[in-house]
Amino acid sequence: MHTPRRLWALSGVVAGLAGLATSQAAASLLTVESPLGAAGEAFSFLSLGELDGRVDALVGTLRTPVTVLVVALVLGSIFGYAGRLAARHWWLSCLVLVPLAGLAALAVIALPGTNWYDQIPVLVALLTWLLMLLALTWPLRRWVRALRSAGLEETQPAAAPSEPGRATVPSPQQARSLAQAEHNRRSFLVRTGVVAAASIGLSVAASTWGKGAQLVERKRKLLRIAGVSKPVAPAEVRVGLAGIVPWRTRNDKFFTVETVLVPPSIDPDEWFLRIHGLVEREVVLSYEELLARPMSEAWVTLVCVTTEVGGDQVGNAWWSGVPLHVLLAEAGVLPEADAILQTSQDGWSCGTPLSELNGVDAAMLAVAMNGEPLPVEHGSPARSVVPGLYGYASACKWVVDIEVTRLDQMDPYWPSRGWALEAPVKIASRIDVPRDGEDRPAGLVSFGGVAWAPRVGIAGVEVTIDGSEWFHADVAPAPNDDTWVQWTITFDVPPGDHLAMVRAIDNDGDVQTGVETDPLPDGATGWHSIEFTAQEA
Ligand SMILES: Nc1nc2c(c(=O)[nH]1)N[C@H]1C(S)=C(S)[C@@H](COP(=O)(O)O)O[C@H]1N2
Ligand SMILES: [Mo]
Repeated sequence: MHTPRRLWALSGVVAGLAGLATSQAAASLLTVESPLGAAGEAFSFLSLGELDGRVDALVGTLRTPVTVLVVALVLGSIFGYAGRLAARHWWLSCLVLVPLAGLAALAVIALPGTNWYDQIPVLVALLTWLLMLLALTWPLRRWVRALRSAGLEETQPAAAPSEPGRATVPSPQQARSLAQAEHNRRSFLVRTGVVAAASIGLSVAASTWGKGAQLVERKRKLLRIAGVSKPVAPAEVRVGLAGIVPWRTRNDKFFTVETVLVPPSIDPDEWFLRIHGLVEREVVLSYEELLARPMSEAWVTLVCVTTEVGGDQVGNAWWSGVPLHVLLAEAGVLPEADAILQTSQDGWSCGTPLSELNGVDAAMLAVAMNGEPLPVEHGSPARSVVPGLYGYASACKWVVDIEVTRLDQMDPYWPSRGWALEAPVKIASRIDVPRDGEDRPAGLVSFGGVAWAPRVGIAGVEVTIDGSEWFHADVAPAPNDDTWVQWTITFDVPPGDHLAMVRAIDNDGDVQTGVETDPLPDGATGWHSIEFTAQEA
């Protein structure tokens, strides 16, 4: 029998490895700061006092074999010590591991632009350390106990039954303990091996997926774009009824649609936009060159063509960017052109008529959304936004190529799969309050929701209840015709089941049609209705 004493240290080290691996994986998956990377940066900052090129410093620092060795030795002894402490009580290891996690958290905070969610990998590391330490020291503890009850102190050299002149016939009780010890010894070794191998595998995988995306995300957060202002929605856009979707959609609440599983992470320093085709001169723009152009800003409601009647693939944001017509004028559009074919880094494409861009400053190559550098999932570093057209026909994310061409000569991604080539957003309205199927006390019930008719604007919203005539709702003013509006109306409702329906009227006087059609091929039509029950008071 081996003496397991230094195996406590081993279990500490292996649990430590596991925590580093899961935290790296969490950081990669969430594209947030990795605690180890942050610690490396804090270390290089403290030791070198280096402020410039800090992003590169991190990678450089970790790459040198000496640093790797030093970090491995320091962390290894800390984890080993935690394992030794766990020999007495597993929770004693917290005395080492919790402060270690605290230091990592501080290193993450010290990085510019970090948020609370950048601490998730730190928490993941701490939890993994404690759980793995528990899982590994469990069989170890039982092994030691079994050896003790067999009368073999773990400090003694292994008993040697074959030693001459020493008859060691174990008692049945001792034999049972020895068998138990053997069982736990194996289970400890197996667990340790599995955890160590899995940790190494996981951290190798995590570092390959994550590194590029993490650096891009860090750069993105550090971007300060001149001419981008914070979104300040006019107070009067809200009707003040709880339950209606917020007038401004926060970036993290904004719907996303893309054909790729993982959005491309594009380093702004490596992004270029090429404008070519039916132009007088080809233009290639870097991100920096794009930002040197005068910035335009606008509220624009973005709608996905797949939105069903009453659906929620709609969002309203404050966009900042360079008008597409400005960029196209630099290239000099030839008279025979009538459209652009936009292509993204990931190979997706959409076709947009020039008539929707000419003279429209809100039809832009956006670099910021709600005052923040464009989030990766919304097209960082640049995406187009065109008021009045469904996203699939205009709102190219991660756009890298604009070909000036003709509608009859293009075959963009969704139109080649059955969707219409030209796709103006259809007028639509939605009831957010009450929810479909909700119970309300009978009496005064306030209804509310949103309506949109980008480019034209909403003139009015009407509601009918249980087949009544159409009543005018109060419509809150919008800052322009390209955004949705909120509306509200109150009815005195008797007890029982009810059906309410909404329709909108645009500034051209056109009334939203009640004819129901599917989203395919160019957007759904029909009136949104909800059923609710008014309860006897
Ligand atoms: N590169 C790329 N851009 C794209 C798409 C896509 O699949 N790939 N989807 C489009 C569609 S269908 C819509 S509705 C909008 C959605 O933009 P959002 O994800 O920022 O809300 O992006 C458009 N731009
Ligand atoms: Mo869409």
